[in-house]
Amino acid sequence: MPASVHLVIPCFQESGRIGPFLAELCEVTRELGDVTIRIVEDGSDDPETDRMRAIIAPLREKHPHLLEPLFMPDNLGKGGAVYTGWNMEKDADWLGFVDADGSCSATEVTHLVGRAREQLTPHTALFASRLSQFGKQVHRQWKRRFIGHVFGSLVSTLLHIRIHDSQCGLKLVPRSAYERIAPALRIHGFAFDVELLAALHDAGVPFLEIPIAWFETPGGHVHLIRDSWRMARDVWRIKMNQQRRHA
Ligand SMILES: Nc1nc2c(ncn2[C@@H]2O[C@H](COP(=O)(O)OP(=O)(O)OP(=O)(O)O)[C@@H](O)[C@H]2O)c(=O)[nH]1
Ligand SMILES: [Mg+2]
Repeated sequence: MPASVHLVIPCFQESGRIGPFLAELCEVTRELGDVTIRIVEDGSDDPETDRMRAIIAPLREKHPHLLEPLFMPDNLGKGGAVYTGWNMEKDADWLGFVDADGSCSATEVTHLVGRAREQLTPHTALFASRLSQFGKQVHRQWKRRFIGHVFGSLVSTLLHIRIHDSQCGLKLVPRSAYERIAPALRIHGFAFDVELLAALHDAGVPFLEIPIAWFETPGGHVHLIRDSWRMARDVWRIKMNQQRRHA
């Protein structure tokens, strides 16, 4: 039996972008088997919720592994949505998330699931990375690429964890490792994956950065100045929490 994988797709106002990606993801993961997917919609308004239901319902008829979506009453942030989805899943060997906009293709998701299944028992977290290595093409706006480099350096310098791209929208974590660190996780915004990384690192869980192809889909929600500032502040909070734990 292959290891089972549960993927959360965190969504906020994504009905305009998710359709083709979700359809393809359902197809390719059905062929893989033992993958479940849950959309966690993070407090969008009623018309948006209706549009998402209209996209998801026909796909669920064909693909039972696309689970009942979760519509949250309030906006918790990307991390809050991912963790809410993960906490609902009690069985899967692997917990993961993938961005809704299709910047990372369904094929890349299947490759990462394949890499996870090479592990006899899940022990190493897999962080997809926009590294432009091994022939993987990465198309991003230069501004986002630049801020990403600065942010990666900040994470490496402050937290002493060498990582190139902590923010890529595709990650898989062994469920047993997540359950150990979950009580310490506090950050629910866009920097949640930095805290996840730091907590895994502190718990002695290894991680690997896996280069993937990335074709940025226009219409992103991350506001370069406002959100970069919030994320930098969150990295500082993560460092302070880490120091408190080690004191
Ligand atoms: N749950 C939740 N998810 C969000 C929120 N904002 C964005 N997301 C999701 O986070 C993922 C990434 O957001 P994007 O809007 O694609 O971010 P971006 O500006 O394109 O940035 P990159 O994709 O990293 O280049 C998508 O799946 C979004 O739906 C939010 O407030 N709550
Ligand atoms: Mg995006």
